[in-house]
Amino acid sequence: MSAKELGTSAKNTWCPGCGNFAILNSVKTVLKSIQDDGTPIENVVLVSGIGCHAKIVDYINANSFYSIHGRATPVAEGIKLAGPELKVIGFAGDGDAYGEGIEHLVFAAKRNIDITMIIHNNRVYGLTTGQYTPTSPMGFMGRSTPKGTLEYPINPLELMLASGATFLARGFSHGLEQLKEIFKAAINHKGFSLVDILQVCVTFYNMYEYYDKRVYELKEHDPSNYSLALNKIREWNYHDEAPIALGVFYKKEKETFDGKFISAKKDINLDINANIDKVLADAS
Ligand SMILES: Cc1ncc(C[n+]2csc(CCOP(=O)(O)OP(=O)(O)O)c2C)c(N)n1
Ligand code: SF4
Ligand SMILES: [Mg+2]
Repeated sequence: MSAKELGTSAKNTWCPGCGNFAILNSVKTVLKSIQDDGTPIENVVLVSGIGCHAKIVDYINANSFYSIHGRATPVAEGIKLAGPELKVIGFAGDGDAYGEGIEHLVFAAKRNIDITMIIHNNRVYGLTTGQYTPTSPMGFMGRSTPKGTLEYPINPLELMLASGATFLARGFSHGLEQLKEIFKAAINHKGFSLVDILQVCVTFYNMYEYYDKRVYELKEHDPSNYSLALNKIREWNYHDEAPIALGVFYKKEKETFDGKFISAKKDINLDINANIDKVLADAS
């Protein structure tokens, strides 16, 4: 299926200029390239949460599951366990993934399940018209905090690294080529991968100028080194005026939960069969 055929007839309702368009276009290109590499589109499942970002699954002609706010991660995990051959890609917002669904992300990272989570981090609740999220900076003035928030943001990549994620990267909705590279690497990674995207919401929190001045591409960084990754991830805390690195911070090969789950399931089935044989033999 070509990138064009991966589109749908659903009317796109994102605001003109929204950073979600860059994510959509990059994902479609990467899905095309993954098919060229031998994965049929039938083996790809997209999962979304609830928010502006979530509409992405309406605009891609592939198997998808529109889940509920905060629950894209466990739904993606369930699909992976039921169909280990599938490539499962979850899309979630910052409110969605880093607020209501944060515990799911922590445990998915901890168990290193082989799914990819793409976080459209616009640092605001877009769909519900502009409330603050866990990554909004201190003092953010939104619909629910007209005088400014009184708390500092979390650094989601630091939390994910500490939780056990084995692939961590940051992209920006002004960097199409880099987004494609990062997405492909994340989807091909065997283990829990998370891409935090600075996805600009032009309507409720337009950060293009701010980011354009500060972002730079990670070069000569060794992503296999945990301490270096941690230092780079801590360089910008989603609040201060530091430079903002884009690229792959961390990548590690490690046994996956789904791999262990399949082996455990086989053993259990064997035990059950052995027990049934014994019961039948005893009864005869
Ligand atoms: C369980 C549940 N809680 C809250 C909501 C209300 N709600 C819908 S979208 C949304 C915020 C979306 O923000 P975010 O996840 O950052 O996505 P964005 O719209 O910015 O892409 C909220 C709070 C809901 N639909 N379901
Ligand atoms: S409200 Fe913001 S995130 Fe939602 S479609 Fe518009 S620009 Fe995009
Ligand atoms: Mg958001």
